[in-house]
Amino acid sequence: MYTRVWIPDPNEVWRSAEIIKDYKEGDKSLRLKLEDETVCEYPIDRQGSQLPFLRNPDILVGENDLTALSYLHEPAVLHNLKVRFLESNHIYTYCGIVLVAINPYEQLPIYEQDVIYAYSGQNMGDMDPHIFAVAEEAYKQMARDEKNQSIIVSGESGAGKTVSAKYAMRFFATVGGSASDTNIEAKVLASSPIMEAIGNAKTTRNDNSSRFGKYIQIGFDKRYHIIGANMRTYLLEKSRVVFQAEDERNYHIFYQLCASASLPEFKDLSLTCAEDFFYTSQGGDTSIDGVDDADDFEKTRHAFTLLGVKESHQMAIFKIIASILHLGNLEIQAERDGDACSISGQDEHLNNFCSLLGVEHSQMQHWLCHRKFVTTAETYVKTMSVQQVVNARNALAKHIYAQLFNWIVEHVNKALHTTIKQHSFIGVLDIYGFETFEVNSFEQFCINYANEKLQQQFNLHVFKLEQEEYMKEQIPWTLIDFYDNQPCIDLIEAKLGILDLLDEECKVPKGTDQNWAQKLYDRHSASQHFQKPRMSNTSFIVVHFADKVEYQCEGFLEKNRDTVYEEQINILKASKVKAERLESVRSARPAVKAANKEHKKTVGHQFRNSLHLLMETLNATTPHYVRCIKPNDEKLPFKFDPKRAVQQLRACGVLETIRISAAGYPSRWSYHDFLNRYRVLMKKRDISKNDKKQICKTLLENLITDPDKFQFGRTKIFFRAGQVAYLEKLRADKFRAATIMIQKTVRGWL
Ligand code: AD9
Ligand code: MG
Repeated sequence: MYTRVWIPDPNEVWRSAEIIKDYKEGDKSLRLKLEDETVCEYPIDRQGSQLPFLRNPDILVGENDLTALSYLHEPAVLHNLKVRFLESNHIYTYCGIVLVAINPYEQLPIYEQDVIYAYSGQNMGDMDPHIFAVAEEAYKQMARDEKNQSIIVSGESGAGKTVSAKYAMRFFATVGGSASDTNIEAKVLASSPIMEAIGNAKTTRNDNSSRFGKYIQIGFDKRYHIIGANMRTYLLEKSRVVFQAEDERNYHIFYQLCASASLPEFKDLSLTCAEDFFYTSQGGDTSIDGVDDADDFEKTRHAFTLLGVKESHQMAIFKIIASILHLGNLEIQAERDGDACSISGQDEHLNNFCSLLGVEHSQMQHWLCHRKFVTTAETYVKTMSVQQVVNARNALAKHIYAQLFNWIVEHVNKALHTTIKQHSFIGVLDIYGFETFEVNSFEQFCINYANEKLQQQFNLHVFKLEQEEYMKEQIPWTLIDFYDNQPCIDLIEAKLGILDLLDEECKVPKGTDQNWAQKLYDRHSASQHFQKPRMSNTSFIVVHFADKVEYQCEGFLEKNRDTVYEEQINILKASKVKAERLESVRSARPAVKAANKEHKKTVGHQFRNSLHLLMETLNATTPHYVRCIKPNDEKLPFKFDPKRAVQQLRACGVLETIRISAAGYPSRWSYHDFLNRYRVLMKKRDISKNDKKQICKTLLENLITDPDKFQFGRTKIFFRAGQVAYLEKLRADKFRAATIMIQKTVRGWL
């Protein structure tokens, strides 16, 4: 039998081959036969250090846990996932403690209530990998260890995070259904359509892309019944409110409301179709295939009602949404030489905006086009150019939307709040994965920073678990070197790091993106995680754990400052509608006040604080990880593009987990299972002994000469990478020899 290997391939990433001539020291190449029977010479260096990766024995292919593979490397992981996905339509596979979920882009019959009941109460290892198995594990550990749990879902846009998070929540709502008639689990589930209406949008990658991160804590009582929930959100993409790229849309709620504009109760909103509004039409197509916005609007309203949001409050929300659309349609006319402009007092959209929000018309008309400057000596009012007015108007629209978003989150939280004492919680984190585009800006920087923190949390946890397992099995613990990304995190968040320098530059009166870039080069060029691109003075590169990313500095300062003109805010503060609405939602008030205070801090600063808080929370829970993979960019069912898959496996740390596992003792067999499989390699006199452990020891010491390749634990034998494949080969040889013997004997008889 030839040795089977993996060689790199530009399309398939890895390709299978067989070595048909044994390698001898000093050989410059290997003779390989590919699967299509062609023979080729594969160049290697003299030391043989570039020998190709070895393939796993067939018995291991299709394993539902990748860490059970004997050869643990990228091609093995990729091949195994692909075989499971394409040949058996298995979208879930474990990789140690991580559940890898590949988006099937097809509705599978694996999420019904009876499947939930089938997984409920079972052990993780006894069932096929599934999101329900992870949820059950979290539920079980919450009760067993009396400890709070987290399910951390990550992956790139369109990979299936939100779908996975919803299935996990459905599992908890089903198995933790409360005995009382408060309907709390229905309320918890109702938070999803609301959050999707106001925080999801169509992008080129996903028709229902979440444009914010969220962490939902589901609270349980002593008997592990759901009693309530609480949600925290992260970094809503505000720019979408005023700008959409081609083929993208604004937040669903805008289109839902426009599609329902003809309903009698919405007459006062003065809305027409979404094509008529600048803020909803920039992407071109305002519809989504297979989505009926009017229908979805009914679902959103129903969810609001289920959560106890009164009709009058719902109307207040819709008025604000409509007012934003009118704000975007203001006609701004240039005056004089273009350094001043005006909005007509007759502008119907201005009228609608003011009446919907209950703000003073003439004040608004004036302060949309003027700015107040305060110096130590005097206060004066200046006109603004059309561009300045548009920018200020957009900033105001974003501000109003963000306030509304926060207010709705507060309200949902209030509806899910309970006075019953919470015994424990399970948190579900659905947060944007690592991303890198052609042009990367402040948003990508924050997202990748968040992922850098989550990756560190993950690495430390995996490392700790390995250590605990070794101690439990009482085998000597040799320190595994693992990748700690603290230096990269320091580069971003430590004193005088990237964020600090950005904040400083924002405070300088004449600060610019360009000056900030220069300060970054001066201070960080020596850092191993920072690079200045050779051809640019306006961008910088961060070497993240997943990839190198080049960020364009342009716009960082403005996005970090996120300023809205005070005069405009003051008019809003006097709004009758807003005051009235906030009046009846007392508990929302302090939050709004706090949000205002927070507003003075930069966006980067707020984000850093919220990440710290998130890490504190996660570190106080037992984490469970789900990594979602998007298998192709065309959204086709069961199509697997190996290049895209590998990219994501690298980015989400699955390959890093493999590396940590491979550096230790990745394969583990219980004494019992080991004996059963390799009995054939034993001598008769050894088998007859009683002590299983001793039999295994004798056998292994005979078969594997290097004692570092295995360790005997209390209940298991631990193997270094490749050893199980070696034992498998011995076993196969033995069988082959036996078969030949039998054939010879039979022939002799004949
Ligand atoms: V984003 O970062 O919010 O843009 P997500 O959340 O990772 O993204 P989402 O869960 O919205 O992706 O999934 C995208 C689409 O893939 C869904 O709308 C479904 O059409 C499809 N999908 C995802 N997971 C599954 C699944 N388990 N079964 C069937 C799925 N379809
Ligand atoms: Mg999502």
